[in-house]
Amino acid sequence: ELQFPSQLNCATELLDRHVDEGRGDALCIQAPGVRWTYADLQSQANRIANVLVNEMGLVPGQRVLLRAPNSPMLAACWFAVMKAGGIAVATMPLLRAKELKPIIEKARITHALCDAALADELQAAAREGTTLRALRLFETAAADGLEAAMQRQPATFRNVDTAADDTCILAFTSGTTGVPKATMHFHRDVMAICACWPRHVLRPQPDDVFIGSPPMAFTFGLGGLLLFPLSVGASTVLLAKASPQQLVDGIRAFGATVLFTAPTSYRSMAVRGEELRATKLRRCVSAGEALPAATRTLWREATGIELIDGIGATEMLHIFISADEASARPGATGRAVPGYRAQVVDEAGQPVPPGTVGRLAVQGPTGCRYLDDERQRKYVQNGWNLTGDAYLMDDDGYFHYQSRTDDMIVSAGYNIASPEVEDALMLHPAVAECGVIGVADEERGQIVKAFVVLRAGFVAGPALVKELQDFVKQTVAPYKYPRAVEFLDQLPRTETGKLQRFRLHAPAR
Ligand code: 3SK
Repeated sequence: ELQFPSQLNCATELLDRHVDEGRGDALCIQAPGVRWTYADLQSQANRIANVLVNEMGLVPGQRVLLRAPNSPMLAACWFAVMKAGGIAVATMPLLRAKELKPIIEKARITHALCDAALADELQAAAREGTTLRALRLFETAAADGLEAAMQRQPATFRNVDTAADDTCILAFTSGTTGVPKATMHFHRDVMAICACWPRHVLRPQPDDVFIGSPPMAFTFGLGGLLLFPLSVGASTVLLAKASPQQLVDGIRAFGATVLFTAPTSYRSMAVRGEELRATKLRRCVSAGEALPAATRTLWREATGIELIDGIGATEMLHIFISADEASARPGATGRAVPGYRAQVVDEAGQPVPPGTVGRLAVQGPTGCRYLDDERQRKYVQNGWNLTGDAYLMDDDGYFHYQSRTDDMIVSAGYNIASPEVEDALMLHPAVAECGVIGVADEERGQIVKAFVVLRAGFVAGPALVKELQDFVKQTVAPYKYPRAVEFLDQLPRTETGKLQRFRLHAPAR
């Protein structure tokens, strides 16, 4: 079992320790035009921590919203919040004001650090009257920007002496109803995930160079692209834009050795397999959505590299079932990561025999703590975390993914709640009612499909489909738009009028 001291600050362990132990000159973070050592990241984070405390009035325990694409500055801001004893609330860069406002309210955000290019939607959310009191923009030369403030502050900072059990992250997950849930994670949770999956499955070395696509606002990205490389003194490449093409270019340009992305991206990158064979890439991690066996084979044949598959959850902070290259079994996600226990249970929470499909239940050093949310009782039962995935376990303890057990759509690694897309569509004047589901898709795992009943006077057709798609893109984060739209005369409903989404899946309605 993992043991941590009662006082623990993860920034001291993951960042300052390297400088204190003489590794300050080691390469830490790269991005186009940026090359920071551990000492550079430490001084940037220290200056930002000083700005937060001395100029923005942050006190330990307050929540700081972070809004930016992956970048060295975002990493420095994240560590600054840890150092100052704050709670980092990293948000998806594509979120709009409509989605940011409930996050600000739920997390009772008081402070925000935001990339200047993404300021509009945050300022629009803040204008509606929220708890947000202090906002600084970065990636700007403005006199009132963060960079100017950093120049006024010292490059040293005494980290707040946080308790191991102090919350340091509030990670948001949309939840199946579209009402966002905040999961609380402690400083010791951050250290626990570094001590489990990377140590036992990935086993990175200090000369590894990490690269990948998941945003740091998704804990898959936070762990894979920041915490895990730093935990072993390796370096990371933080790309603001990480399309499959940009990833291949980045792997070549930065000499990346470890890649984190989703199956959708591996499928697109495979066409450049020959080129990738000539790079230093040697470890490839797939998570965020189920990995089809065909994608594993495609990638192996294209690049000669066996994928490392894994499943995690925002509620658990990171990966808890996985298999390394040598122990991978086609069609299986893997076995419980050392430190975690996993089992398949029935509706009553009782373990089912191997080979039987049921609900995945997980226990370990991290676990779900929703902030002020009734859904806690559903997620954690009898000490087990019920992740919302249906799995079967084989005789050898390998877990085979079957489906989600809720209305969550997982498309190209993005979690999308059906009701959120339905709410956005309902704002369009043509839509009388609608139902949204995920349908299987070779490319993206699942895509969002909307069934729409039109108001009188509107004509179904490709022009209206496009209009509805654009409308959703402008209303909520663009990745949530329905890639398929079907018009119906009516939706399947229960006698009490409740939408029966499961009937939208059936071919004969
Ligand atoms: O598998 C996932 O979706 C996941 C979620 C959060 C953190 C890490 C992972 C892999």
